[in-house]
Amino acid sequence: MTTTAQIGTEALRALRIDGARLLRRIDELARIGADPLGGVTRPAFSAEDRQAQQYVRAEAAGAGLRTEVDQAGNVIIRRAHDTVPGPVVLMGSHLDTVLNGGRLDGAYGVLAALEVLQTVVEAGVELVHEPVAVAFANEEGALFPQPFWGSMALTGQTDRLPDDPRDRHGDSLAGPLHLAGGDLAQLGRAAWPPRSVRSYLELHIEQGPVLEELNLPIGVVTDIVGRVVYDVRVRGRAGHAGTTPMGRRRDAAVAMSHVVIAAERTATTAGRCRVATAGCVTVSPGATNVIPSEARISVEFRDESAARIADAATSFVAELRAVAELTGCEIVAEETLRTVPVPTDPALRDLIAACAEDLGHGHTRLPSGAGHDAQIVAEVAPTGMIFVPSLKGLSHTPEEDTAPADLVAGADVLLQAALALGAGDR
Ligand code: HGY
Ligand code: MN
Ligand code: MN
Repeated sequence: MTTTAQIGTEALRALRIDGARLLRRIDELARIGADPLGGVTRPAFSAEDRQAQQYVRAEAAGAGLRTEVDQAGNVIIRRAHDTVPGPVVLMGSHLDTVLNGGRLDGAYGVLAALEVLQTVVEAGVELVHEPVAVAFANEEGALFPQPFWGSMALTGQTDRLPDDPRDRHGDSLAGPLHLAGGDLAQLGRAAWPPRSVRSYLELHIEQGPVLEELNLPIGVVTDIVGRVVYDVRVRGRAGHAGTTPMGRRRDAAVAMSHVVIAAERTATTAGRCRVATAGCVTVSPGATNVIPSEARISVEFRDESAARIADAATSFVAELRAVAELTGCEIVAEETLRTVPVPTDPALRDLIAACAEDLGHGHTRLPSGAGHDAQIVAEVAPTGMIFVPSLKGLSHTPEEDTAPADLVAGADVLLQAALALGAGDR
């Protein structure tokens, strides 16, 4: 095996990923969980998610790499032989998707990390800090509403996870996690010792319009928004739709509507935070001629400022009391997630920008309006994020797409940043 010193800086800087191989894998992976609406539905710990995990493990094994699944269901990919001891350069993202989502969110970052690792091994480069690739489990929380599950477990933040995680129907995670190779009872063992990670790099689609509008292929992420999520349950009273006078109703659907508008107004009229979304809404019993007795609404607020998130949350909860008063319904809001806004590492921002420059790719610095595993890993290691443009700024929809040349450009920037960090230059 040749060492970094033998290869020399020029040869390292001339190294590129195999773009065709990366694009092929993106297309192949997108077929797993392809849904009738044209998108990809691969919620964490579903059969489709397990198939995606198996696909990535098979591609890694075919490249002569070693893979394992930890107790949280994270897939970890390393060189075949024992790596250099000491902190590693970790690269990755997630394989799970939202319902009817796109083919690139998360998957691109995992496959690019695999591609970088394979390129480094094929070039015979020995580094001071080993590159390791990871597919974090359940970043989205689409089925089991515990987003960032895998990255929280790997970074030893299981105190932020529920002891008895269940999906929206109340079914335990234990079984599906076991099927995915994990072990709920041993979740704590997924945690890596402190200082195991020299740096973490995540390559991701921007999922917004900025890079496309600026016609730039590379984004250097400066910070990642924080988020607070509520599970709001409304209890009214069922009744006959024809015989119950309007003044004697406790209509859970009416209360739900007020809740959704209160959330939206928190961001718009009140301007307390950047965005507010009520993404998951159910009403029961769901019969035309029955006054709804129950409703359940997910509400989330996001902002670059933790103080504004807290202010939005406080005012929203106060609004719920007024809605309960107005509609006679009982309303309970449970906070299920709170992440703080996280800055990326300044030195890694400069490194990513320098790599993009060296590769001749235009770049700019920008915040992320989306949440990422990177904001969880940033609690324990210097973290950097690289964005590539999203066509029409769309994501979390079947139309999610990025130009192939930009996908390859992003992976080359990831390669060069990982090599520089791996060589101990930075
Ligand atoms: O919701 C998000 O920001 C991310 O896609 N999980
Ligand atoms: Mn997403
Ligand atoms: Mn993502």
